[in-house]
Amino acid sequence: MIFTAGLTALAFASAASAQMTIQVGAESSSQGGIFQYIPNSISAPNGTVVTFQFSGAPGNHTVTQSSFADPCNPLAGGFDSGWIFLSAAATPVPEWNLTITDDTKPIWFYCKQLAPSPHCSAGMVGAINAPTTGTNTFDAFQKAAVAFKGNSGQGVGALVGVGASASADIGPVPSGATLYGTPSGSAASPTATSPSTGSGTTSSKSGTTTSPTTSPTSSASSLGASFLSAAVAAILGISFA
Ligand SMILES: *[C@@H]1O[C@H](CO)[C@@H](O)[C@H](O)[C@H]1NC(C)=O
Ligand SMILES: *[C@@H]1O[C@H](CO)[C@@H](O)[C@H](O)[C@H]1NC(C)=O
Ligand SMILES: *[C@@H]1O[C@H](CO)[C@@H](O)[C@H](O)[C@H]1NC(C)=O
Ligand SMILES: [Cu+2]
Repeated sequence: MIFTAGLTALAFASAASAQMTIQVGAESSSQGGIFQYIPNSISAPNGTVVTFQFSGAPGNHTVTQSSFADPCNPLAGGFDSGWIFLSAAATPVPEWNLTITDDTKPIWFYCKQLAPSPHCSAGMVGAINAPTTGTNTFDAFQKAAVAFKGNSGQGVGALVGVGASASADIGPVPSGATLYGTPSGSAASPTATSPSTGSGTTSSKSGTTTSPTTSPTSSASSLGASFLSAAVAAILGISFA
């Protein structure tokens, strides 16, 4: 009896602390290119911590909750990591931990970056607990994303989403990385919330450790064109203000 209870508790504890990893973005030389999550579809029970590792560099991506019906627009009440820009592979790798709170329904997400062209329509979408059969499979979701015309939605979600939630922004933010539009508002305050369409006015927080008062302007210039050739910047849609 006690033995059984102990085993049950142990099984529950190990299930609750399960951890899975999804890479956000990739190198241009990677199979499948820059605009992808790896893996892009996983199965994760309640309590699983899905660690999104922003290791695709250079890059500027998000993890933003959407829906099967509307793959490239934010879900009302959905989660959102905000953007993190990496000029080059960063150490330590910035991460965002999303805990699964309801494994009974699929969780769909996309990257809302628009530059140089919408990443969502390039197929940068992912799913957690998607059905493997029937009409609402991950493949069907990704096909709908690729067929989506126009700019994907730029609305800023929250840390807590539908069926999954995070408790902290992407972190750490090492030198060479910059956060934009993080949902908790711990980055520079999200006042004047015009849904940014990449005009470069988004508030930001950079990983520069030498200057705690870094303004968006100085961080933009510190990430200046010397870091990246114009050609690479154009490929990735990196805008230098
Ligand atoms: C996971 O959590 C949801 C929401 O509380 C609940 O409805 C569901 O039954 C849970 N799943 C399992 C396998 O217990
Ligand atoms: C994410 O979770 C891992 C494993 O529990 C932990 O080591 C890491 O510090 C967390 N990262 C963030 C940004 O919360
Ligand atoms: C990253 O993307 C955000 C949102 O589009 C944009 O405001 C920011 O300027 C970009 N950062 C860089 C360095 O391109
Ligand atoms: Cu992206």
